[in-house]
Amino acid sequence: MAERTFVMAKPDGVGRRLVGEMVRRFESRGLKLVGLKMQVMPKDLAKAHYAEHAEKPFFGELVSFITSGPTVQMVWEGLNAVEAVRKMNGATNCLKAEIGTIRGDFGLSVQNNLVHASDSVETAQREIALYFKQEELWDYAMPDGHWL
Ligand code: IDP
Ligand code: MG
Repeated sequence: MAERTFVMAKPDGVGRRLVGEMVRRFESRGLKLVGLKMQVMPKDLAKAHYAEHAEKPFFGELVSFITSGPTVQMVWEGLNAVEAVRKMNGATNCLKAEIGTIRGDFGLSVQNNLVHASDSVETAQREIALYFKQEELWDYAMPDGHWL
């Protein structure tokens, strides 16, 4: 099933110059970029994004971290895009993430884990709507689309 998923390079991902590496990996996998923007997240947006963690002890630090510098928002489309990207990002704790994943190859931290991705199709719809207007998402054909 073709799906859309929301992916974000966190402030450490941008600060460590890994945005290109992330984009290269998702493109090479066969996913299609359908939305892209950059911003320092306002606190309210950060709290809405991570609402499910509001009661966790690390919530305050997480909001400070995610608003501490520019982030890059992306929407990627493709077959089973949600699961594909979660696997490519790796486990939340970079130390536990498999080598070959973005977190496993480039991170050491639990909090500063470089990249976010939606954990389900429903979450993806909610997160895409938090960051993108309908007219900021692009519907277009790729010449290699029939191979994927
Ligand atoms: P996910 O990003 O792999 O979906 P979640 O459990 O949804 O992981 O947590 C959201 C984000 O909160 C993580 O990506 C990480 O940045 C941060 N985080 C999760 N657990 C901890 C923790 O125990 N300490 C500090 N930060 C955490
Ligand atoms: Mg999560």
